[in-house]
Amino acid sequence: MTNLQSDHLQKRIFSGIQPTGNLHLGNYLGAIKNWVNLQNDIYSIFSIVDLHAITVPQEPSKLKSSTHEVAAAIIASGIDTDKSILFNQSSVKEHAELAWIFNCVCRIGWLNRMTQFKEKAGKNRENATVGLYGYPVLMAADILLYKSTHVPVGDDQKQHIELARDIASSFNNMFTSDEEDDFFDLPEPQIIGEATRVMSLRDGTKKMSKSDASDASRINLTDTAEEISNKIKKAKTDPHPLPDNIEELKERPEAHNLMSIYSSLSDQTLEKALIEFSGKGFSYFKPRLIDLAIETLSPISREMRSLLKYRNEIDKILKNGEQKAKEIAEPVLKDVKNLVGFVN
Ligand code: AQP
Repeated sequence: MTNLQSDHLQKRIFSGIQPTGNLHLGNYLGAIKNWVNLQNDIYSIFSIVDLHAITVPQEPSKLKSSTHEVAAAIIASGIDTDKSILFNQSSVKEHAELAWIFNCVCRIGWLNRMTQFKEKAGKNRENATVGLYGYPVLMAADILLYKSTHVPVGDDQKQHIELARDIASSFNNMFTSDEEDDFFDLPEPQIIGEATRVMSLRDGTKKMSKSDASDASRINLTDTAEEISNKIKKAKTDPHPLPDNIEELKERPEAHNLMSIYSSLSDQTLEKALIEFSGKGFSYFKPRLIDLAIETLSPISREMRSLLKYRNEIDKILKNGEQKAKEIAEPVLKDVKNLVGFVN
């Protein structure tokens, strides 16, 4: 029995982030901030998922520097790499190998339901890469390679985790004889906080995203205080004062978005934040949001800049994470291959 099988019931977190450009407030509030809080209670594995990044074309030299920047952002936000594992996905080849096995478990019909593929491929579906289509299968491999039980992510990833559960369950049915021998636990999404889907500052119905052509649509973790202030000042709003109840707020996408960001940054519920601002206009609310955003993000971007002066040190941290990740991944993949019937 491997160590991992003996601690079958222990909780374990896996989550990843793509090195596809500047990280933004959505990545921070939807994912990284929660990772920082969870790492003290649950053994955590975090990955810079470069194999996912190349599902859309990337410029090679830019991919390298984005990988360093994302690692720096994660560490600067408070991930302790002595406590948690932080590594680069492509350095652990077992991710790709398990993804292939899962390709032979996952059904085309399941992938056809994935809304993120439909959004990202858009009208140009025939020209999208096979990798973009199979992205959720690789994500299932990322999670299950570490027998992870919990996956803290933003709301947009919920459907992919449901697919990972379907793949795990199907694998168990195909390769183990009864429920007690189930090889994989079904991973649970952890969608935490008041800002699980941060929206664009220019359009409250669109997700804040690294790939949005308008830089004004997002607050980057590298933005200066002045940039943060200008972006929030220019953020789209409506002419009404803030309401006193959530139902009304939800009907006003931009107001809902900015209030959700405020409540997440100030670690309070949306209800509580509304008490502070109900009846007030955006000219009262926005300066307070600006102060809070600068107060939270400036120390992170300062620390990021300082870490990025020593890229060799970041490489060492990633290499160390790679070793630790392999220690878990190798025996799991060996067991999977054995169950599938490979001679190895
Ligand atoms: N707007 C968001 N609100 C809340 N959470 C978000 N996340 C992303 N955008 C938001 C969460 O951040 C984690 C890492 O995301 P990712 O980098 O792997 O990819 P993504 O979801 O595709 O992010 P982007 O910014 O939209 O990237 P591009 O533009 O490159 O496609 C995940 O946990 C995600 O839920």
